[in-house]
This record gives sequence, structure tokens and C-alpha cells, in this order.
Amino acid sequence: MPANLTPQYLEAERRYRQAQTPEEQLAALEEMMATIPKHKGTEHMRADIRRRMAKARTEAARRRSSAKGPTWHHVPREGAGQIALVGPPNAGKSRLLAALSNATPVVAPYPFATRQPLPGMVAYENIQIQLVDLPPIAPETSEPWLFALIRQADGALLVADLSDDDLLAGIEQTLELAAQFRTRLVGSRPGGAPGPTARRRPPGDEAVPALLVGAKADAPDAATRLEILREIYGERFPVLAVSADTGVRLDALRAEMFRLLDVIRVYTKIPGHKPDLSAPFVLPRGSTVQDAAAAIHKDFVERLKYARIWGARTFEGQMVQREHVLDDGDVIELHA
Ligand SMILES: Nc1nc2c(ncn2[C@@H]2O[C@H](COP(=O)(O)OP(=O)(O)OP(=O)(O)O)[C@@H](O)[C@H]2O)c(=O)[nH]1
Ligand SMILES: [Mg+2]
Repeated sequence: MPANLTPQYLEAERRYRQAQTPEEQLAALEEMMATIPKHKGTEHMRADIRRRMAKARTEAARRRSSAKGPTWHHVPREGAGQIALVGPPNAGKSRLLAALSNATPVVAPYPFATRQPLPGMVAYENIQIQLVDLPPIAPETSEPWLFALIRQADGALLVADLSDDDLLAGIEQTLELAAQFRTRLVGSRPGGAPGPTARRRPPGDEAVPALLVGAKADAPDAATRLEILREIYGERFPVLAVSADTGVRLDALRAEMFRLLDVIRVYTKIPGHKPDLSAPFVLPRGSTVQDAAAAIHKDFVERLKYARIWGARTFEGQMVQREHVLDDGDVIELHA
């Protein structure tokens, strides 16, 4: 240990040992280098400080680049389907999730309160629909992951703020930014062409079925703004005005969310027993008896001979073939 180290040097070395970040280490090392006596006896020490400075610089750069990288969120689908809340800042998206589910998102009178996705389960009759609250759509929040999440959903609620005179601009900007990120919100047309190969829309597809929700219907002059909203977007989207605060039309919204998913519920029974109506199989609209058999067990499909159906469009216990297209609420008895 060479002598004549200054108090300044020893103080810098103490700070180096206590440093919490590479930046703090680097600052302390620079101070050490500046205050160390420059003579033959400290040559090794100075070389060692330089090595440690290089290491701290590399570490600081590594941390900066990984902190800069985008946080990529993913929300695994649960329940009968996944619906994303999409719209401009402060529109009332989080408040809707809070009113419809048991999730507890941050609801705030200022914009940009929501920073990351938050899912909640919405009960509709005997099924659960997953609703995902998202950060607002605005130039400063428009990161690719946000739109990837919207495309992964089965549908979207496009939320307009009926308390806001600029609600049209908010919706226009939302749709434009989404389009820039290859995400097209399209008016939902439930009840599309049925067929034996009915499938959910492929997750990630650019076109996302959407419903336009006018939020804060209890606000003063909301009715006037709703009229304007309908005039401009009514042909493009189904429009529903709701209030999370008063609960007005939240039940209608749940039903519309179910329609948006474009699925059917099918119940199975075994001969001589009653069906379990609390546990439906959820299938894309247009699904057939064969699709239902496949959903229950893949081995079932080959052995399936026929089915009996109790439903709205069939007579009690009607015998049908595997190509028969099912309706929401059908009870089926599969025979192998
Ligand atoms: N009167 C009234 N106010 C509402 C209603 N829903 C939400 N608000 C208010 O509108 C403000 C914004 O609500 P949020 O749900 O946080 O809005 P957001 O769309 O999630 O906002 P961001 O997270 O910034 O995108 C809050 O002050 C809410 O209390 C409603 O149905 N009626
Ligand atoms: Mg929010």
C-alpha cells in the first residue's frame, strides 16, 4: 500500500465502495483518478482504476440500452373471449372496467392515468368475458405492443367521451393511430356466414371487430353529443351510450360484448340425464356438431355417428348429422 494518499482520494474511494449504480461508481472512480498522487508507486493502482472505469462504463451502457427497450405486454386470454378497451385519454375506459368487473384499475380525472394493460372478468349470464383496460391511444403512448395487444383480442370497445366537446377528434385520432400501426377497428357484424369450418378470427389479424361505446352518458349535454357521434360513426359502428357512474345500459353493454365475440354456447348431456346448463362449451358461431365433438375430445370426432339436439330451431331430441350447424343454447347428446 503506497503512502501519501490524500484525504480527497480516500473519500472518493469510500464513495466508490458505497456506490449503488455504475454511474455512481464511475463518478467516484474519476474522482479517485484525479486525486491519486501520480508517481511510480501508484502505477498499479492507476491501471486498476482505469480497468474498473471501463467496466463501469460498459455496465452503464448495458443498463441504459435494456431500460430503453420497450416493455412488451401480453394478456393471456381467459373465459369466453377477450375484448380490449380502446380510446383517447380520459374517455372513461378504466371506469368501465371497474363498473363491469371486479378489477380495480386506477380511475383519475386527468389523462394518461393507465400505463399498462389490466384484465378483468365480466359476468354475462352463465359465462365470463375478459375485458382488458389499456393505456390511452395518443401519439405519446403509441407503441407497437399496444396495438399488438388490440389485434390479439377477439374484439374491441372503442370508447368515446360523451362529456367532451372534442369527442369526435379523439375517436378520429384513435382510429388513425391504430391504422398507422396496422390495426383496423371495424364495425362488428355478428352472425356472419356460418359454415362447417367456423373458427374464431385469427388472433393478430389486422381487422378487429369493434363496438363504439359512448361513455359518461350521465354528463350534461351527453345526448346532443351522442347524436353527433351517431351521425358521423353510426354507419361504421354499432353505437351504445352507457354510464359507468349511474349504471345506465351496462347490462345492454354486457349483452353487446357477448354479441361482439360472435360465439355460441352449447351444452352437452348424456342419454337419460339432464344437461348441465351452468357449464357451456363456447364455440365460434357457425360451428357444427362435429366442431362441438372436437371441442369435447378430439378422439370423439372420428367415432361420432350422430347427435340429438334440443334447441330453438330443432324439435325436441331431433337427430342430426355431424354437419348440422349449431345455435346458441343448443343442448346436444353425442352418439358414437
Ligand atoms: N360523469 C361521469 N364521469 C365518468 C364516467 N366514467 C368515468 N368518468 C370520469 O372520467 C374521468 C376519466 O375516467 P377514466 O376511466 O380514468 O378514463 P380512461 O379512459 O381510463 O383514461 P386514461 O387512463 O387516461 O386513458 C374520471 O374522472 C372518471 O371519474 C361516467 O360514467 N360518468
Ligand atoms: Mg385508464
